[in-house]
Amino acid sequence: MNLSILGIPMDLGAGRRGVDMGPSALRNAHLTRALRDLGHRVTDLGDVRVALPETADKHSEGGMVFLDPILDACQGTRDRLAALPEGTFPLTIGGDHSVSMGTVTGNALRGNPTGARMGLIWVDAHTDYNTPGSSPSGNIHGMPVAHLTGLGDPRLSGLGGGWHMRPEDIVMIGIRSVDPHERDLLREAGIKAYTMKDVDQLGITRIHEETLERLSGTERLHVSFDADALDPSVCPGVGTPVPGGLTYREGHLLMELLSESGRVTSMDIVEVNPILDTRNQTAEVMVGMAASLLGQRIL
Ligand code: 4U7
Ligand code: MN
Ligand code: MN
Ligand code: MN
Repeated sequence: MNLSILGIPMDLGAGRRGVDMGPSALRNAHLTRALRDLGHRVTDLGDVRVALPETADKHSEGGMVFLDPILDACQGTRDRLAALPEGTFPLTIGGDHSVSMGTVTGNALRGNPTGARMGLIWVDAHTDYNTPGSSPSGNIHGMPVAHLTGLGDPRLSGLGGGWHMRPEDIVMIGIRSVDPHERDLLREAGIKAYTMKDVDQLGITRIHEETLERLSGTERLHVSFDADALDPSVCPGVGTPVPGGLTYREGHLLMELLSESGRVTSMDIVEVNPILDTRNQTAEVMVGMAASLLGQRIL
């Protein structure tokens, strides 16, 4: 496969500094080499331009911190991805999770000005379904999915140029932290979310089957993998750790099954925070997750 790596070194959407160094940490963990070893043609497109928090306009407007520079970075990401050749598989590396407003729209708009029907698998401890009105923090990394479905601030929800995610085409896996008002919004939207209780009870195999069945009508499939979905013992380098996460094997199994399905067309790796990490362990684990999604097998 032709793989294109694109970095978005942004931490403006997160409450703590450091995930802007995620792309460096992932490259240092030999991301390109791991994917070339699987037989892929890999092109690293470098990084999208992102403003520094020191020089950017922080002023919190309508319940959103750093709105303008985040919007700029998401537009840059979207335009870069939308312009890629249609056969390529984009692997986008963040960056805080607000980058996914740019990655999902860019991947939906590639070769299709009105936007393809996209399935979205959101692997995360959090549902990231806050709006500026419901968010307890004002941090935009807690709001990307709500904006992708058309809720929230029109500048962010307008990134698709009229295209939006259909809530029924979204499946979340690994969930264990949801804010009170966010829960109501998720229910209203009818988004399917597998909590950690569901992972314990049903197992990844069943969840994978149900997920692909649910998303069978979609033309493209994007996996957005927040490192905090995995247990903090596996991925300590994350800004918002929540105990009781996916094990190392549950993460790999999900990626292996999705790989075998042959349906995934793009992926994000986000929220890797090298400042909080131990010897780049989190980046190394996440490179392994990408490799499993892109064809690595044990035998
Ligand atoms: B991440 C939070 F309040 N819900 O909105 C918020 F708990 O991309 C956390 O999943 C969001 O890491 C976490 O600020 C965003 C909080
Ligand atoms: Mn997230
Ligand atoms: Mn998260
Ligand atoms: Mn986080």
